[in-house]
Amino acid sequence: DTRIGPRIERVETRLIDLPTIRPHKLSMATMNGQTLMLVMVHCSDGVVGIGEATTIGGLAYGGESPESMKLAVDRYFSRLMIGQDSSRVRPLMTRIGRMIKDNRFAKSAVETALLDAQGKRLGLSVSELLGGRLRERLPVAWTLASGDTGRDIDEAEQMLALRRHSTFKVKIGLKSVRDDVAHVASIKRALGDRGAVRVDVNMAWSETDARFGMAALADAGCDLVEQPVSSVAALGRLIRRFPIALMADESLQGPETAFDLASRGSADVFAVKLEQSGGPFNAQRVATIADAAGIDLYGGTMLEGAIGTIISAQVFSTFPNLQWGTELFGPLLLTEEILETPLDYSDFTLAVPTGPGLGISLDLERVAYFTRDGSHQITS
Ligand code: MUC
Ligand code: MG
Repeated sequence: DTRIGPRIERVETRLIDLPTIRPHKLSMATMNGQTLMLVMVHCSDGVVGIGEATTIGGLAYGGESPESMKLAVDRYFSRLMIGQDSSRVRPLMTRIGRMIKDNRFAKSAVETALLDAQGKRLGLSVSELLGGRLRERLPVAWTLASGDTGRDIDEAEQMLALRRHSTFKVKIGLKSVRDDVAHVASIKRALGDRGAVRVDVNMAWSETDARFGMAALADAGCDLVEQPVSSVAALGRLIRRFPIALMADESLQGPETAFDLASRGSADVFAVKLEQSGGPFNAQRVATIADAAGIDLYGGTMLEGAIGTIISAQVFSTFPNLQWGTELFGPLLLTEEILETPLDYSDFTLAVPTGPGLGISLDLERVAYFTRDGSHQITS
């Protein structure tokens, strides 16, 4: 290939530490803050593409941490990228995929930055670059995870009053199954038909816990349970035994696992996450597998900041089906704004930005302020 496009000159990374609005209690970790690993790809035509990856509770969710992702990009990704044509995203990601195994979250950040750069260059939003969006706004669920029933109900009431969220995902799995079911039932009773209630167990249950728990949650009016157990075989035995949808999250780690879950009939719904999938292209492949298998789709989050949230929104907007909406609320869990113009969350939805690339601009002074180990100057 003799075509010469804008070359990658420099790959910059940084860790941004931001506090959460309250402790976020999941079965495997309590988060008091979130760390964003930012990637900035500087190209020879002056375009800078931006990407982001996060994890949940350091290494509590998977094999990558913000620090390990930064190291992987600095030491291994960048040398495969520098000097390459930045406008040819699929060939470059294929090159990276051949030379770097696993590291799905870091790959997602890099692919995001390349798509942002190419979109900025062509004047197209990433969703248009990917072939066109089917929707301008995405429904957004909120997660109740304060650990306290009264506080969760107050928070849900506040979200309903603000018209920001009417679907609530309750994080459970830390307490006994009976206590958790009572907690969820109280929330559903308080909200009634005004709010949909779902749960995420984050794999904390045994299969016997799940048999009791899923029956009781269905009776309480909960409409979906996310990853109650870790085993795919157990998911396959639990599915369709109770009038409650079963969603795969942790088990879903890209196209191969999507195919495996689909062929074993182990999920009603896939929680597609860009980072878990290994990036935007792979998230689209996961959605295609779901559609082919008759599995419903949900747009998941790794509690990303604005960049990771918006690449997810751009990609989810291209899905033909998105039956269960999304949970792209990550930036709302953080106390600090890092964009020049905040995202538009209103009418229970998030607007998918229309500008070139991701369609968002970082507030570079604030990004510099929250960068770990300080003293960084952002010049572009
Ligand atoms: C997960 O397991 O789904 C998504 C929302 C939230 O509060 O935590 C995440 C991770
Ligand atoms: Mg989950």
